[in-house]
Amino acid sequence: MVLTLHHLGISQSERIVWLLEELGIEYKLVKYVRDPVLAPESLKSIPGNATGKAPFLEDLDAGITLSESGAICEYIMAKYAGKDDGIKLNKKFAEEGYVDYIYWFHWVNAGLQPAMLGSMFFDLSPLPEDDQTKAWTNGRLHAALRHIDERLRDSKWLAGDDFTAADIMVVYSLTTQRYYGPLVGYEKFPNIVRFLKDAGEREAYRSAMEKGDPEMTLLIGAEAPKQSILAAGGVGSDIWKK
Ligand SMILES: N[C@@H](CCC(=O)N[C@@H](CS)C(=O)NCC(=O)O)C(=O)O
Repeated sequence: MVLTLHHLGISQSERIVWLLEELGIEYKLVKYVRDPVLAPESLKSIPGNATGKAPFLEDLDAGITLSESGAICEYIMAKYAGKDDGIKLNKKFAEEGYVDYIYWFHWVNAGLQPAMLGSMFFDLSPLPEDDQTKAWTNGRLHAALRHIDERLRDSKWLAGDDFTAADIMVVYSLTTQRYYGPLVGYEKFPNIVRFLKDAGEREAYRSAMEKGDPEMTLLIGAEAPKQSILAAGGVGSDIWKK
């Protein structure tokens, strides 16, 4: 039996659809629509989905279910990637780019994504623009964006010349995440813009987005969205649609 990926529209689970498309692995995609922001009951109630969130993976032959996009990437790559000299999207210990690979792969959900979420929540709060905690939070976001922009000034992909799962992990946080906030543009970050263009031109990215979120306008450019899905009341609004 093939892997089953439970994918919530306009969410971090796009990372796993993309990974599977890059690796050319056969899989079953089960899609869910937000209700109207959080996960619907049908996703939360799948046996084994303790967090109720997406992505959620089932490898029924192996008796395994798994949450967390980073862990799911690692699992799929450990099981399938690079077998018989096939496509490999990670770096092994002592291989060139290994340290950069593990650093950026983990930094995404430990550094960038929390910084994006912090600013997302502050943008929704009624605090005045000159509030000190808001300024700290936005400072943290801009420091994170500067950090990745500087890395991408010197390197085509995050781990070096080779495209890896670290790039897949980062792209959601820089693109689709902005539909919820922060409404940040990348005009001051030319290397992020170049990176997103390169990522967005990958065939597997295009087919993943077409399969997972065919109605969504991709936020792969520098421009910030005008309004957040949260401010618009959820996915029933059409601000994210093509
Ligand atoms: N750290 C987790 C985050 C998972 C997560 O927050 N998923 C969101 C979609 S982006 C979700 O399922 N939200 C629905 C909800 O919270 O009810 C990962 O990387 O997979």
